Amino acid sequence: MIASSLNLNLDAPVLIGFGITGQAVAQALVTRSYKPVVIDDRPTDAARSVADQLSLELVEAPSAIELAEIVASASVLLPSPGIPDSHPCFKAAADHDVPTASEFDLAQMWDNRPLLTVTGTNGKTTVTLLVADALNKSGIPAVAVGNTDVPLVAAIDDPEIEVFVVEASSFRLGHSLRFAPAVSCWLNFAPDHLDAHASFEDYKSAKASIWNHRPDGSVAIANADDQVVAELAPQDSSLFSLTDQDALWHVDNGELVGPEGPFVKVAQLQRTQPHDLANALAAAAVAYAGGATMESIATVLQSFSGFRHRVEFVGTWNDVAWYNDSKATVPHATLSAVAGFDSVVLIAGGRNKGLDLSELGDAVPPVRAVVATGDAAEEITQAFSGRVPVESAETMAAAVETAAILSQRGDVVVLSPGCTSFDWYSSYKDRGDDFCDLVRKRYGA
Ligand code: UMA
Repeated sequence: MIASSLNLNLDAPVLIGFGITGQAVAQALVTRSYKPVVIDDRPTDAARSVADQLSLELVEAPSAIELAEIVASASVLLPSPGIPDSHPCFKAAADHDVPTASEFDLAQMWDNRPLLTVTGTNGKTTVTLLVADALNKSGIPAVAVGNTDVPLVAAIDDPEIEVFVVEASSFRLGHSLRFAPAVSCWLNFAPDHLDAHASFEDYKSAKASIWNHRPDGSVAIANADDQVVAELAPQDSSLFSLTDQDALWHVDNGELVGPEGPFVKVAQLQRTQPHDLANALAAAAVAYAGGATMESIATVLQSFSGFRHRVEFVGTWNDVAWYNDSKATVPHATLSAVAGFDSVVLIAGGRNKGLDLSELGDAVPPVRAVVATGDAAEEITQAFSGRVPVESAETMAAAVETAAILSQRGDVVVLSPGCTSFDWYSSYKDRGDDFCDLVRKRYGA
């Protein structure tokens, strides 16, 4: 067991953001007899009533002066993951030497059960859930937490759990003071979240901090095929690779291979795009380091047919297969999604997170026609202009119709936006659901 040596002063905690994480942190503090001040710039009615129930003061949209005063008298600042680096609370904390910490830090102060942690620009949720499944199948009670629906600080209330599998976003890592997981895996790196992080370098160092405080006996797992990850990986990392057969976890002769030899044939997997195989190797490596058996790992990987909104198969009509990849909110995810297909009509666009969308042009081939949507339609059009035909669509219904007209027998149509959904929807899930409904409706399914 690994206990954190971090000893935060929780006499006067200040929470910024009162969404899922903020409320879980507040509940955890109140349960332990601490009384935080809670700040939210745009609280919902639900948030107000949770503050009421916990008898906490909720300061709504404070002015810069009020905010600075509150933060100046805090013993620790606990920001929600989505608070951008530019939020004035961080400067106020720095000006008054108030430490900033995350829900991960709190959980590690209060609980010493092992944490297996997964970060990366893409694939985090998939790998986290596969690892939790493999551990449970091996008889080790485990739960997927962190950037999933359940914050770690809430999950530790369950005494039955032996291992927490933590999905760690750059936000949560970046706000952590001393996060020290027993197993830490970094899947891949590409530009993302430049609307929230101050710079590309800040985003990179937030991710890399997964390895900053490794406790003795911990295991680091790294993707040898990703240049950034490989460069920053600790010397003693267990590597996984699709191309390097010297990596501890690799693919050889159509089989996934680990330290105990081959454990599953690629042909036995239901998802075999390059990123699916990389995720499978990573999940196997993390689960194995957490004590799962190779047999359980193989069973879980073989039965995995994918998650909703991640290259999700919708159906085939007129010899054209349709896929919903609404979760792809950065170009890197879109490039990975189309890489496994031969001939693609791509529906892309939405709201750009401050990223360079021109790299989407690298998706040609296999992309052979594009439907550009949403706020970023013009940038998407520019990325593909002169390379393949591009049509614009003003609604998702129009995008589906245009893609159907552009498609030919043998094509796949993929909604893989490379952008967030917030121009037209409240989440990538709503966007994906709407897309699936419209496609099925068009074909009377
Ligand atoms: N707020 C402010 N000021 C600001 C910004 C936000 O007061 O400048 C307030 C909002 O009014 C709101 C609260 O902060 O009340 C929202 O906090 P949050 O954005 O941190 O969201 P949570 O509800 O705590 O949800 C977070 C994760 N959100 C982010 O990382 C941005 C959820 O991941 C996660 O499911 C949840 O914790 C539970 O663990 C969402 C996500 O999109 C799904 N994550 C990104 C991703 O997966 O790529 C990182």
